Amino acid sequence: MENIEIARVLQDVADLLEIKGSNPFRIRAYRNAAQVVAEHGTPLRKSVEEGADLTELPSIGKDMARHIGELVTDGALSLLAELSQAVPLSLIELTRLPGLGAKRAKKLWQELDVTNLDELEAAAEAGDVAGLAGFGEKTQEKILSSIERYRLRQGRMKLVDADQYVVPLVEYLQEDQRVQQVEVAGSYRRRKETVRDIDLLAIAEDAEPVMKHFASYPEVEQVASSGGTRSTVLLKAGLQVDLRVVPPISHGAALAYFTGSKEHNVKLRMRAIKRGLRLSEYGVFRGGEDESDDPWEGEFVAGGDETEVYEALDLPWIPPELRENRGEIEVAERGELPDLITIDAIRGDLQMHSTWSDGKDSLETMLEACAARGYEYFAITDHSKVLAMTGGLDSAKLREQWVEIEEIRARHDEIQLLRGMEVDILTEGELDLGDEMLEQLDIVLISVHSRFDLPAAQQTARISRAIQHPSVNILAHPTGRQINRRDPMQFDLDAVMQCAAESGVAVELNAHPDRLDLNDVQLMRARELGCDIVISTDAHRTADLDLISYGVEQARRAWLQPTDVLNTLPFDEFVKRLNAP
Ligand code: DGT
Ligand code: CA
Ligand code: ZN
Repeated sequence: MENIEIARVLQDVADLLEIKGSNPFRIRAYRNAAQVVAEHGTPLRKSVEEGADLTELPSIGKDMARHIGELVTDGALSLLAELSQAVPLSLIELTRLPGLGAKRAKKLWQELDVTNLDELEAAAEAGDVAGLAGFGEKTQEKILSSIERYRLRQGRMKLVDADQYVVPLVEYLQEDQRVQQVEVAGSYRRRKETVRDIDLLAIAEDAEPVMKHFASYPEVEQVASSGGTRSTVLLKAGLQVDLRVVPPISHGAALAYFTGSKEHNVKLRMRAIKRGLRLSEYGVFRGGEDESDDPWEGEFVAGGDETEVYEALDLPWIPPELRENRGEIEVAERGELPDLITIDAIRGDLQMHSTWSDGKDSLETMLEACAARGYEYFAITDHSKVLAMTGGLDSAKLREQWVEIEEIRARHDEIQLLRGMEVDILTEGELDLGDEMLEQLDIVLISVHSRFDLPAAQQTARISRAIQHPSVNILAHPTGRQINRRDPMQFDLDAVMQCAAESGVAVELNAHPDRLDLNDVQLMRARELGCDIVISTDAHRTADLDLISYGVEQARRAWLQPTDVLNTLPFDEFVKRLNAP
């Protein structure tokens, strides 16, 4: 069992306890433990196997350590089974709907006997939900549309979660001596923000033993289908994995085919036909019937290497992130593929938190971690006071932080520390910090953390007003969405980005894999509108600085080049550009 599954079970326990009305401290203990487990860098199952003492971890007491041990060894938690006698497990799903939570789920259950999504949908359609105290017509409508969206995205896993399963699985497959190479294709290779399943290729002469090895992977829950060169399994985590075994001569062709996207492939195939060629997952062939039963018919032109496959179609190799049929083939044909941004081009991270607000590491520790990554500069941007639960800073506290910043600057000349803040945008578009303080900051980020549900016109006006404040530099996580969890705010993003472009305010690509906000399509639009773009991690601990890779990958999907991203500039130029009107 991987850490995120353990964390999910602990979250489930917390949800059930909350619905049951247990002691808030007990509920909190499970939530805290779930967070620690989810963010723990190494698999806890290994620690358990090695007999490590889990109580040395923060928020993990004796009971919690016992639960984790039980989960790792038995794959289930007896406490959860016990709790489910009192509260139906299916209620947990309700608490995951945006705007519901445990309190409301409890009310729906107790007053309307609703225990799952289907029953909730029926009750809302019958108009019964609106009648409950504290719900009303509007909430009822919202519930119906949330259920619909929830169903639509069901079954798509966040890329960061998929990474947790894919990396060990690939390692396992590579242990087999008969496997020459393992490749991950599909949307995972294109680095899409969510994936429906994982498409693996194993390069090997003989498929059968590889299939057997695959099926005996300990994390496999069920082999859904198994043929000569292809099998599909379901992992215990609920992720579906397809494996195809491909001979070396078809390595490149199969990789291109299964990387997709489907739309990109269709274009490539048409291109092949125009050249009197046939493109398939086996290779590029000249002659032979297009609909032939024999995939090897005709003269073999290319297939072992992906670049050669593209060359056979008179194209340069196209980076997987671009293969969405958004004009990449046409641009490649003209030899004008963008010089996509890479992680090495990033010279500084512009959003992170420290122990001054809700970060887990001290300011100086964050500095050392940024310097160790080779950054030239970084910004400390703790929360402002309205976010009381994050320990947001008021002016007095911020002044205290500045004293510490001066001391730290005096001790470190290896990196430039920008004095910043992530200032909340209040309901009417005012900022949660006085002008006199704003003026003294090196960098001002603004973001919405409340009233996500304002009417669109009001939301647009609110954000635009905040952007026009003369001290503001960056609009952080502009849409507020959290993947699979919170929908983007309803507002006119185009108008807001236009306003940002005119006000010399950059828009952020928040690299956190739960957010990736702006997304690829929105970033393309931002560039079109002339917005400056920055990529930041929103790190809350040093380990989060690594999440920059997810941001860079999404930026690549948006065709961004280093010149499109402000924090690829050397420090002096960066500061000049940041402060340019
Ligand atoms: P996903 O799984 O929804 O996140 O997205 P993909 O792109 O991984 O889609 P998937 O798993 O259905 O298929 C993997 C790749 O295989 C896809 O990107 C292109 C290729 N492929 C699958 N079916 C077809 C097809 O009918 N025609 C063509 N040309 N390619 C296909
Ligand atoms: Ca796929
Ligand atoms: Zn934040």
